[in-house]
Amino acid sequence: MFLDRVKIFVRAGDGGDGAATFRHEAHVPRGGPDGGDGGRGGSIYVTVDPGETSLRDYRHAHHFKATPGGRGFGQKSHGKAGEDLILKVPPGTGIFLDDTDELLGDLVASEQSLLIARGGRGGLGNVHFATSTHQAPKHAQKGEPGDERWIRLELRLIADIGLVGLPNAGKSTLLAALTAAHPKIADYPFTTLEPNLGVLDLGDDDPAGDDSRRPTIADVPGLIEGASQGAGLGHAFLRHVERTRIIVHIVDGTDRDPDWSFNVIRDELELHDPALLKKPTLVAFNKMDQEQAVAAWPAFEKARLAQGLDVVAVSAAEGLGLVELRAKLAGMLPDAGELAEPAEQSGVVIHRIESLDDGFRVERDGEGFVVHGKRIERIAAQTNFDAEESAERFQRDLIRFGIDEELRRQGIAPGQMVRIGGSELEWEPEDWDD
Ligand SMILES: Nc1nc2c(ncn2[C@@H]2O[C@H](COP(=O)(O)OP(=O)(O)OP(=O)(O)O)[C@@H](O)[C@H]2O)c(=O)[nH]1
Ligand SMILES: [Mg+2]
Repeated sequence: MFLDRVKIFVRAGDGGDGAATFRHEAHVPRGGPDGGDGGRGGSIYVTVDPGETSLRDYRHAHHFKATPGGRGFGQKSHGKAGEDLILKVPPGTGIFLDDTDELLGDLVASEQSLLIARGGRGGLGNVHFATSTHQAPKHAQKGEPGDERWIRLELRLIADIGLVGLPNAGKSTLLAALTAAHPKIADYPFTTLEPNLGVLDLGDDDPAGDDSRRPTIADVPGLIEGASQGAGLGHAFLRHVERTRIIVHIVDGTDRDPDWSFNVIRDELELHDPALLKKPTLVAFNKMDQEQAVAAWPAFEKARLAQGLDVVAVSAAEGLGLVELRAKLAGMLPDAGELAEPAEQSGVVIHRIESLDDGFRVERDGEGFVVHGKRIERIAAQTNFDAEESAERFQRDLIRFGIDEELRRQGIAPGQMVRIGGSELEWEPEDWDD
C-alpha cells in the first residue's frame, strides 16, 4: 500500500486538577488555603524530520496521546507538566483538520513544527480564590481538557530531482547508481511502491572538488498510462513530481518503441498539470548495455533534441554515462544557497487560533435543555460539581454570561436537566441567588 495520506486521532493531555487544601501548622489554628495548581497537559506537535521519507510510521498506529498534567497538592505545590508528544513527518507533509478539510499547515523545511493539539491548562489551586471576605475557599479548578481531533497528514515528497518513467524503466537502479540509497530493484513492474530518497554528491566529479551541493533525488514509483486519471495510484505519485525542481525522465531503451514510452509519460505529466512540462527536464535513455538500446538511441536522441530537450544515454546497471548525467544535473541545479531552501515555498504555517468567545446557544433537548458555547463548556469541564463552592461559582458564571436568564426565558422548570458539554446539571432555582 502506498501511504501518502493517513488519518490519525490525537489527544493532548488534560491539565491536572488544582488542589483545595489548607495549611497545617503547629501554631496556626486555622491555616489558610495552600492548594497548588495542576500541571499543564502535554501537547502534540508535528515536526519535520528530513530523515523521514514516508508516512509509513503511521500505518499501524493511528491514535496518539500526550500525558496529562499532574494534580496540584498542598503547600502550594504545583502538579508536574505532562510531556509533549512529537510526531515526526517527512518534509512536504500537509496537515489538515479531517472533518473540515481545513489546512493547518504545510511543513516543508527541516525542523518546522506545528502544534496540532494543545494540552489543557492546569486547574488553579484554591490559593487563587481567597479574597478579603472569603478567606477559606474550598473551590479549586479542575484541569482543562486537552484538545482532541482527527488530523489528516498528506505527503507530497519534496526532492530536488524527481526520477519519473514507466514501471521497470530503471529508476531505482539509477537512484542506487547515483546515491548511497538501496532501493529494491527487480525485473518486474511496480517494484517501487513508495518513493525512495537519496542524496547526490556533486563533489565527486568536480575537478576542484569544491562543489558542496548535495541535492536530494526521489525515485517516484512507476507511472502508467492513465496516471493523471488516477490509474495505478497515479494522482499520489504525480503529486510528488509537482514538488521537485528538476525532472529526470527515464526511458527503457530496450522497449519496443521508446518514443511511445517517452510520450506516454509526457502526456500524463501534462494532463496532471501542464506546468510539469515546463520544469527543467533531463531525459535519460537507459539500458545502453543492451544492443537493442544502442540501435534505438540515435533516432531517440535526434527526436528529443528536435523538441529542445536535453538527453543523455546511460546504463544505470553498468554505470555508463553517469558522469555526463551528473554534469548535466550540476548545470541545471541552482547554487548551494538556493538549494538549501525548500524546493517549494508554500511552507507557510497557518496557526489556527481558537477564539474562546462568550457566545452561547440554549436549546431544548428532550426533557431538558442543552447549552452550547465554547467558553461555558470549558468552564463546566473545569468545575468539580461535587464541591459545593465550585458548583456555586459555576452558577454565578451562568448568571454572568446571561445563560440563566435565557433558560428562564425559555421556560425552564425546577428539576429539569441542563446539559453543558459533558456535564448534566439539575436546575435548582432557589439556590441560585446567593
Ligand atoms: N540491462 C539493464 N538492465 C537494467 C538497467 N537498469 C535497470 N535494469 C533492470 O531493469 C529492471 C527494472 O529496474 P528497476 O530499477 O527496478 O526499475 P524501476 O523503474 O525502479 O521499476 P518500478 O519500481 O517497478 O517502477 C531490473 O531488472 C533492473 O536490473 C540497465 O541499465 N541495463
Ligand atoms: Mg523502482
